[in-house]
Amino acid sequence: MLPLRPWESPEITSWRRLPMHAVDRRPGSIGLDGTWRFQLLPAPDAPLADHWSTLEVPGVWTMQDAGASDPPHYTNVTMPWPHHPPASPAANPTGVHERDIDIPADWAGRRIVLQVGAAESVLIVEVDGQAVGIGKDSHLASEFDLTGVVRPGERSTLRLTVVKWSDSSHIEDQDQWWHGGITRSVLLYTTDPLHLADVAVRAGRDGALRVDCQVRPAGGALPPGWFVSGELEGWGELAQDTAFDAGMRADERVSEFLGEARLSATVTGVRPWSAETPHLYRLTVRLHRADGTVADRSRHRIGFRDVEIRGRDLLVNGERVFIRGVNRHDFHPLTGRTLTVEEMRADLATVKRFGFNAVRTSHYPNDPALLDLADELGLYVVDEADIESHDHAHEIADDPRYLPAFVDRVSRMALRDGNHPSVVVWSLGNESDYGANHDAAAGWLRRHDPTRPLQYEGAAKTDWSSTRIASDIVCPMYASLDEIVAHARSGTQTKPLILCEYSHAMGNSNGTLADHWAAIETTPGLQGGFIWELWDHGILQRLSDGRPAGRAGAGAYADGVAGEGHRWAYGGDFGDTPNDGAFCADGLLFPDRTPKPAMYEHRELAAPVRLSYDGRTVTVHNHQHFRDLSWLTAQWLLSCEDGDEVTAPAALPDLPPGGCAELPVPPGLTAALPADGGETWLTLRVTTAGDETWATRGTEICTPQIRLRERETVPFGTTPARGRVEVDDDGLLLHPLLTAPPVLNLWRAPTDNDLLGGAADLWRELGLDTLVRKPLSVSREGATVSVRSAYDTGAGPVVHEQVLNPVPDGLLIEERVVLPDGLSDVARVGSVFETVAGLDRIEWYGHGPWESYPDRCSAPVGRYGAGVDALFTPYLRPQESGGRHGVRGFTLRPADGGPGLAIRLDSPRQVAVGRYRDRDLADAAHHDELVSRPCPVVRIDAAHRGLGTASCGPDTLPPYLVGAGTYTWSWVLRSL
Ligand code: IPT
Repeated sequence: MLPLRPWESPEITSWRRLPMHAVDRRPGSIGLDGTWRFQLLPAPDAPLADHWSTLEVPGVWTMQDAGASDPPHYTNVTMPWPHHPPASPAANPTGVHERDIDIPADWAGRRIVLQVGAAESVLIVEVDGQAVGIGKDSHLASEFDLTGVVRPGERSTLRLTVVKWSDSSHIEDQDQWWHGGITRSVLLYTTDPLHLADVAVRAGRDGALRVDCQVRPAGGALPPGWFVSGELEGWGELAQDTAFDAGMRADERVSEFLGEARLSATVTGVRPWSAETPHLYRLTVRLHRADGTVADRSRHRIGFRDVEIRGRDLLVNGERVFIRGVNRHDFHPLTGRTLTVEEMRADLATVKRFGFNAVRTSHYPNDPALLDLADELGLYVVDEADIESHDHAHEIADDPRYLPAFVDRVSRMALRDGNHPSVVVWSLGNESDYGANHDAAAGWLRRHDPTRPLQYEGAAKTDWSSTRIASDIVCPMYASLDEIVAHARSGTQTKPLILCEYSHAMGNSNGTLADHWAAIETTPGLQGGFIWELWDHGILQRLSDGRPAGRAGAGAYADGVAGEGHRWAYGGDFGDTPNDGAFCADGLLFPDRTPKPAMYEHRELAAPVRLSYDGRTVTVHNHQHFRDLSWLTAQWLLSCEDGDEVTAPAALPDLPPGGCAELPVPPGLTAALPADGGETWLTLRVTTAGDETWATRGTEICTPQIRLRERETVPFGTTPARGRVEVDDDGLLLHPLLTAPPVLNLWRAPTDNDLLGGAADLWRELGLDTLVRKPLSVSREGATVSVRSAYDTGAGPVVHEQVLNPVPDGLLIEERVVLPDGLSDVARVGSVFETVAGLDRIEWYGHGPWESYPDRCSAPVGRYGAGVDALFTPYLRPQESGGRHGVRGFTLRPADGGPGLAIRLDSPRQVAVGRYRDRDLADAAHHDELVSRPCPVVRIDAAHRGLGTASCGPDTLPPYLVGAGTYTWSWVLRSL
């Protein structure tokens, strides 16, 4: 073991680590991934035992059986131990990873380098017992020169000791699971002693290309006769920049010293890179010996594009692009943090398919493959440095002991990622207050890379008009809509406003996303934001022994649900204390990558194709910045309340980005419309015309919709019919199809937003979760039965009236309730009842097919059908789920189509049919605790509270609140 205790010294960011660079050394390398010998020590200075177990590398020990004594631990802001920076606890799990490495004999005379993709949080490297180096910075690679340490043709023992807790943990206090171990691949590579140490590319949309090459160990000039060449596929050789050479000779390199050789070209006819048009070019840089032979080679895929800020707009290739972003961690439910390239590709394809064009690598540089994929698939990236000192932010931001770490982390990120066209903005980190250490890092970055803006939320936190240097963008988190609009209209805005986090996706959430985008798209100065976040960080846990399932759990889940014998674990489920519970389950995707309904909402809001209708003409709009519509194809879909759905092909016009044109509706389509068909909607189902890199041909992109004909209000119950309404002595409806009669419902199983935003507490205090019905009166007049009942609440009694009447097509139920002033914010006002068992299939006319709520209802209106089970969305912590908004009517029948019931509603209403009572959901912490009820539970709401995002950020907007006043609703129940 080393004499120093590097885990206690923030000043030591590394020891004998090689500088970061952008040369991809994976090709031709020797991979060291696989099964390693492993020991988990209780502390870094504890002695090694005789016994070794094994561990898969890359892979954190916290997720593998060899690390059973140190399971995953989730905290958000709070550090898991009380020590102040830079101290860490004496009990400090330390993983010793060991394996043999065979060095090829033909590596003799060459330089040999070890690359460890990522290790958290301190990496100590030894070979054959000899200290080689130290690395910190858990989400970037560390490289060490093994030349002279290992012997070509011989076997050596490589030992990687990873210390879990350190001074670095205090600046890696991100809101995610704490793990320990090696999270990215380990490899060995070789180069000529004189090699390409770095290659820095700048490529503008005008075709100007500059490539700066650093050769080591050279020292400012190449040896006599050696030279560097560059070749751009499809274009040819790049020229040596002779002015640069001359400058080098004159030793005038006072600024912008980026290497020993500069190549340049002005590439004509270049096709610029953008997220919509991710054109890439292959660049090969070669280092030649004096005899012309190639000593080293570096391959790049580059994109020509410009990023700049003009006024308060962020421009890509001169265009003010909307940033439809999402925050992404490196997360996997089976491995914790390690992902394969195929998994990352599939993830980013999903992101693209749902209309996102940007990713923030919250809160550290993500796996390098992610940026290759972002270049290729087309995503703008805000690349964020691995700095989050959240719990001790104020202490650290100005602490000179942490100054080297700040500059090290920011500079290493920029050195690794600077050649990626996808990276459009650098971020100095997250939630770390603001101090001199940030300005130091910003200073380095501005000098090193003048081509990209940088952002740091903390630098402009309180004063968005501030001129502080560490942020070119105002990038607040969870600001209210009013605040951002007010800033954009204030006349004091000097920088682009792009929310670094907004619309917290915890549980059933992302309410008011449509309101946000309506404001962003119409308010100059607002340019978008990044939804928090992509994943629910649920770890697949075996119920038998409470351990993470690990890679063996592959396939033990489906459609977002953990399968038999498993559950999705969140904070506390591994006995981890302190913890922040389900706050890590706040993503748009379930842990297994199944999209939540909010993904579809986003897709519609990001639609590249939009429709408008002025009562006569339908106009189609191209909402893209760089692409025409030729990659899309479309189909009309006409649906009316009382008729069949009709389709017809649609011919999308040749429209430039930003353009619009009339889109004629085929006369045959509207001719099919029944004259008395009721409300009518015209939907354009837009799909991909061919294969995209992120979607196969025929993938649905969006479904813009216009209403062609309004609903005529047909009053219910004007014609009395024969028949008798049966009620019991208390006035409860007796109906052969119902197992529980309709009663008043003012509550919902609290969503995470309801819980963390405080609404759920209020409802409990008012007793809305435990309403008890007291019959007041039952009267009969002819065929009409009138029932009055009362429910006591903390705000006084609530009187509920039901008038029941036989009508020609069934039973009409008219309901009325008056909420007193004290009930100013309730979950819902409506009826709840249960049907006979076996009515397992629903068909409805309303928003769909996916789940929708009053403030998250961009789903198109139409006629939809599904199994009752499939309506439910398995949010990690069970809660209100499965609602459908604006339902005009529905039927429930057995899956095989036998007899059932139909319900017609007076107006479009919020409806939820499911297998659980609200109380069942509210009382369960995980899905394995829920028992599905055979009799479907049906809720029809006169009003339903919006979802908002109050678990972290603004609640829903006032129009979506449900408060005091009179509510009436009526519905007809009919047997089928
Ligand atoms: C913000 C964090 O940046 C992010 O990591 C995550 O914790 C998110 O909130 C909530 O899920 S910080 C919060 C204190 C606003």
